[in-house]
Amino acid sequence: MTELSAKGPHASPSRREVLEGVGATVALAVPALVLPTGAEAAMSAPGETRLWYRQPAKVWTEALPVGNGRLGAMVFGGTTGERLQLNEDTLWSGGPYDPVNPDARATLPEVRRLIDAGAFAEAQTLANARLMGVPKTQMAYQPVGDLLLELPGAAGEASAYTRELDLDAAIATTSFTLGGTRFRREVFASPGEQVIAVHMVGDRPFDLLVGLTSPQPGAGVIAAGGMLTLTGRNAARAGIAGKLRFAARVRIVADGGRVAADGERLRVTGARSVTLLVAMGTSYRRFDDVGGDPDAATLAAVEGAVRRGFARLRSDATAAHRALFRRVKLDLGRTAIADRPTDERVLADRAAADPALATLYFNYGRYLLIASSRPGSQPANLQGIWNAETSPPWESKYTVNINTEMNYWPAEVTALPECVAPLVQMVRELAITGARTAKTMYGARGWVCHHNTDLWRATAPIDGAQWGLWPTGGAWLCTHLWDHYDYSRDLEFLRSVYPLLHGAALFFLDTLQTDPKTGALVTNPSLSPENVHPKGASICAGPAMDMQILRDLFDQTGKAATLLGTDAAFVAQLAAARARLAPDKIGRGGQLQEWQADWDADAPEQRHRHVSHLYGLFPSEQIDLDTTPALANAARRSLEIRGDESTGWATAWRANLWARLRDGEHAHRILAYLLGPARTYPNLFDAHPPFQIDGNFGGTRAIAEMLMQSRSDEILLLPALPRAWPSGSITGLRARGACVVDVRWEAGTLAEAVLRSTIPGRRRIRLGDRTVDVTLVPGRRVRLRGAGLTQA
Ligand code: FUC
Repeated sequence: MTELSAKGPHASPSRREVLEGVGATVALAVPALVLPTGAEAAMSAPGETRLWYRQPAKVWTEALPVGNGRLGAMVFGGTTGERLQLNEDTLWSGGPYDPVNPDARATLPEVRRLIDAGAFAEAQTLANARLMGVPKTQMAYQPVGDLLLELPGAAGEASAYTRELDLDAAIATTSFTLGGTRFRREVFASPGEQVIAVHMVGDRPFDLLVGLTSPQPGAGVIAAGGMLTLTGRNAARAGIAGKLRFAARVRIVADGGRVAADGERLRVTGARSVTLLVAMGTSYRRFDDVGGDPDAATLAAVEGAVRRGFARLRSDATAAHRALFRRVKLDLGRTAIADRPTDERVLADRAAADPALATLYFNYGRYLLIASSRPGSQPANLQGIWNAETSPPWESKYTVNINTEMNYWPAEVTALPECVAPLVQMVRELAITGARTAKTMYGARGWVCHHNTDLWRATAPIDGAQWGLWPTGGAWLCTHLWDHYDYSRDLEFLRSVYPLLHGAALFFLDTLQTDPKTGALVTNPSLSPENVHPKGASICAGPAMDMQILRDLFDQTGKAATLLGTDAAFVAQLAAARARLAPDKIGRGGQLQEWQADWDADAPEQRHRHVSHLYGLFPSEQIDLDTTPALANAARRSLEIRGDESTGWATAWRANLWARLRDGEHAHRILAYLLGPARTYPNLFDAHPPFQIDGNFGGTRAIAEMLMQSRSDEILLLPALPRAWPSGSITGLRARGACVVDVRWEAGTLAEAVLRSTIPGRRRIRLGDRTVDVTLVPGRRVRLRGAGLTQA
């Protein structure tokens, strides 16, 4: 900063210096002419790493998200007025609660008997009356409120307007000219100092009114001492009292102006630039502890941020983001349309002619995961971390019968394993609350989580039996623990999560039932999420998905125990139970059966969004073109019947499944639909509809899955490359076994692949029908060239 000032106000600093210069917390003489015009701003990052627009956001799904895992803001990019919609990831309704129905355990045998007798509708009615959680619904993720900025006295139309989100710098920028003054406003989330930072600079002194509002009950704002302080309580929901206190603070640092209270707002007069530091917090400490002090925590955060200074906050935040974001670089080629504003590219609905839109979507998915899930934060919920509504769709919580898992599908393979930490922590907590549910509801050891959970780690079945009576959510989450190990092969991590795997498996050893017709072991009661079978109910015994998830859970738990040299007798029990699980079956239509009986063709919703029974093909590796070709073909038949176009996440799942079937054209066709206006909002958020972030993450994984897949120690290069991406490259993808994979292709075939690993080992590399075995040695690269996979 001093360097820039030393050059004097008339020097012509580089663009980089200007960006850093505007961040100084001392008064700076920034020459008017060097502030970028709209057109120049539009050149700041290419169409693959930048969302940009020619007009402010009118609605929430046009606003741009920033986040540091815990704090989030949606930036509208207004001119005379600006809105930042604010979130903090522990502000939810309610307080600690245990929803297990006291009648459940006594009712369970009768529900099981009715299912075995084929009286599914009666079983479901009884389950609804006496098995389901109390209350029937879980708690909801909440908005903190809005930061509102106003340029008093500014009138007329803004000109030379642009707003953008630079995915590489993790900064949202709005630039415009209003009343003869050129303004530039930057917003980002600091992971280090735990604030949202807003910096506004004008090329002439300006006034600014700053307000803070909240829809939460009893929220009040005080404006004093250069700071706005908002405090309040969270709301009750479904009879569960609100037990959280929360606070938000906005600290103002004005360069060359005055700051004074103006009612509930702060008025800045005659400033050259204004920095706003926004801290938010609640009294949440853990699912069973609400004794935190948000007043002290938010005060410490804004003061820490002031001490750090805007320029350092900004460069720290970008550096912390880049340390993760820059690990992977994708190039799918570009066409002229990539220079158009982002909303126009989505509306054009021409993903096939805009390969760079898939690159942007992929980069955005990685950006969103970094912004919504970092060590110490809550896991990314249905909306990541961004939610403006007090009654959001599906409570904006954790739906673990697909959506939460999908959020983490890109994490390992696109080199963001740190972002999985909050999910691992959530599983640690579910193992505590879920042990209570296992015991009181089922009389079982271990732990269980049904189809949803929330901030309070509720694990009982909820909503209605037709959706909620599904005991396999915790088991599915456990596969993410195994994957986190398998991508890194870090035995210490495995040791730390082994008790969770053990407890999840133990629950099923205690609760699996013998199917009277076949003698196989099955879950009962359960359902195939959330599909109704032709016997007038969802609930049933042993849906295919459960059997597949349990094969993975038992295998992974057994492998973990063996690797850790522990629990030999338990491993034997798991192997014996696994051998008795009902197998996958192929039905009369050639499809993979969703249920134990061949009901698929008669099910009322042939194109149901969930494709639960295809879990075995993706994300699992149980069903595979090479090792189980008959089941893989049956899975393909099921996919054809289900159709390509569905809700956002369900569309993304289908793209991954077709990539696993190595059909690049089909996967790309589905991806094109996902990236079009039916399933993507102007801000590139996924549309279920409404907004749900899982589709972003599922789509990101699908793109990776088309370019590289790995299973055990085998790596498939370009397994589903579509014609729309004839030449391109990706660097930094991760394969199982701590292997980093770079791939470059030309004219639809491999040009070169480079592999490296931090652990030694043999890997089988596959390109089409060709395979070669290579030996990886830490510190050495293995290069494979051309369609022949020639080792260089
Ligand atoms: C599951 C899905 C819905 C929705 C909800 C959040 O219930 O079946 O489509 O995504 O989760």
